[in-house]
Amino acid sequence: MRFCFIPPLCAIGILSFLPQTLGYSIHQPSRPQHWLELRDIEHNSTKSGEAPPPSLIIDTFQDPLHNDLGFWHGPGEDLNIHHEPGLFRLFPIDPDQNFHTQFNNRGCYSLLPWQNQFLHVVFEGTDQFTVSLNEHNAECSPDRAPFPGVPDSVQASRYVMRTRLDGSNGFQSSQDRSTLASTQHDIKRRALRDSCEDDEDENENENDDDDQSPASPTRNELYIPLNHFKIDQRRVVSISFNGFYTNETITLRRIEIVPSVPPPAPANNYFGIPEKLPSGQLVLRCSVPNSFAFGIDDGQPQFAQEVMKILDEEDVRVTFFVVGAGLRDSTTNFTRFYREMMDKGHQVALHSNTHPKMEALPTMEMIDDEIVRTLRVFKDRLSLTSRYFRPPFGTVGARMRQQLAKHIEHPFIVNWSVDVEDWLWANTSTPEKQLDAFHRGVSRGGNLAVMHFLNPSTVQYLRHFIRHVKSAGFKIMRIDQCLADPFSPVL
Ligand SMILES: *[C@@H]1O[C@H](CO)[C@@H](O)[C@H](O)[C@H]1NC(C)=O
Ligand SMILES: *[C@@H]1O[C@H](CO)[C@@H](O)[C@H](O)[C@H]1NC(C)=O
Ligand SMILES: *[C@@H]1O[C@H](CO)[C@@H](O)[C@H](O)[C@H]1NC(C)=O
Ligand SMILES: *[C@@H]1O[C@H](CO)[C@@H](O)[C@H](O)[C@H]1NC(C)=O
Ligand SMILES: CC(=O)N[C@H]1CO[C@H](CO)[C@@H](O)[C@@H]1O
Ligand SMILES: [Zn+2]
Repeated sequence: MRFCFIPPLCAIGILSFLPQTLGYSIHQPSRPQHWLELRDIEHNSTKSGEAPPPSLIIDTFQDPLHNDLGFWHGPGEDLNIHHEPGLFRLFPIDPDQNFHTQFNNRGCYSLLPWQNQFLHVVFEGTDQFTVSLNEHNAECSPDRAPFPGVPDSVQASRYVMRTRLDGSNGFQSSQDRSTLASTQHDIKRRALRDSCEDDEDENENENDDDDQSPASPTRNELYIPLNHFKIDQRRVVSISFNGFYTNETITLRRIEIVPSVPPPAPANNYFGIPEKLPSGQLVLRCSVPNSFAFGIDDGQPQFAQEVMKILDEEDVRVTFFVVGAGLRDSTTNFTRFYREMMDKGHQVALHSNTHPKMEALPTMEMIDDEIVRTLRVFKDRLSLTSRYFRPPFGTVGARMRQQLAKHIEHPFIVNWSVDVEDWLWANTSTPEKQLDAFHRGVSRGGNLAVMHFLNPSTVQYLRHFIRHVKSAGFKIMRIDQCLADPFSPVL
């Protein structure tokens, strides 16, 4: 199951600011039904000297299991779906849920022939979700970690073109546009749409404006320039929809790449492509050759000194991701502990203020609040500014990435490629499965780990994890060092 709940730890008062840590949810990399191999087609879209086709139809949802390219499409993280020929209806309840449609499952797919074109999605229902273009891993292999690789993501609501279908207005010429586009109404609308601060209320108002007569039928489409996705577009694996922050349904009808966008017109409220907003850089792996890093999150004060002792004895430096509220709570002793860890050369980095799934928060203000408060407590208690952030629960979405980039210059959002799965096994009769999980991640090529010090068994295995990685020839370092950050301490 995706949601593993470990209630007994909740009783420990010291952790009451972190209740959700114990309901840790995670993507298991080996779940086979995500990436069913359905056909053995070798696509080669990079043939030089050939003009790219004017458009690429990716998915019209004719088949429940595969898209128009012949590859798998379907849900992840227990997302409820309903298929009819021509549509997929999604019933999300959590931002970690996702729907993928794949370009390829065995290798990488190049979108370079379409690099100046637009991702076009026809859908119905809420626009409160994230659209991701997912890079494959370096080996283009689903058996290597991480899989999938790094996505870049945009906020769907910024890219929605709503076209009235009541026949009154078709698309109009660009002359019409230039005379009409300067109305106050339009300027206000554009300002709202382009602002990264537009919160739900504003969005709703905007929608209400659009539907002056509620029954007026509209066609909802996304037009997203492919170059708004800052990934290596020579090795794409899938498009996905995730980061749901309402429980409203979404009906997907068509996904394709098209050469142009309809011109602004009254019927589409003068739709124009918004600016690409800066987005935090997502990291799943260390980039320095032969490096390995431990990112250690949260923790129980009672295990802190033991963790310090093991790291001292093994003489390795790690990165701690620390929740702001825990620093503020003097009964945890965390301020003194992390100050000492910083003195010893460890990296201390951000993990939100109160540990929510940030992308699930209904408003931008609430996301900002988590970021601003944790930055403040880091400055007050640790005299520290950090550009490194680990999202609670690994929950990543476009709004969270954008808001981080608003408050922190060039933030790193640090997920992982090795998961100790302490959230799953630490409090079971088979805690040694944490060792299996660690070994599996390392053997698949993962080199950036996630673990916590919430449980005695995990703390007990830490020394083994370190020695395993050392004996495999890796050099253990902080995450900023393993990413060759020029501001990190010299090794
Ligand atoms: C794909 O196209 C490239 C460039 O033309 C070519 O070198 C390569 O052999 C092709 N691969 C396949 C599998 O067709
Ligand atoms: C969505 O549904 C889930 C499960 O029923 C619930 O826990 C969650 O609070 C709901 N979210 C919203 C935004 O309504
Ligand atoms: C608090 O942390 C400091 C720094 O690690 C340590 O020296 C001290 O013993 C700790 N105090 C308690 C009560 O654990
Ligand atoms: C980050 O990690 C979480 C937990 O494993 C996973 O669900 C999520 O897909 C990851 N995000 C990315 C962008 O890799
Ligand atoms: C350390 C810890 O939390 N142990 C708990 C693991 O789960 C069992 C069964 O729920 C509890 O009895 C333990 O206290
Ligand atoms: Zn955490």
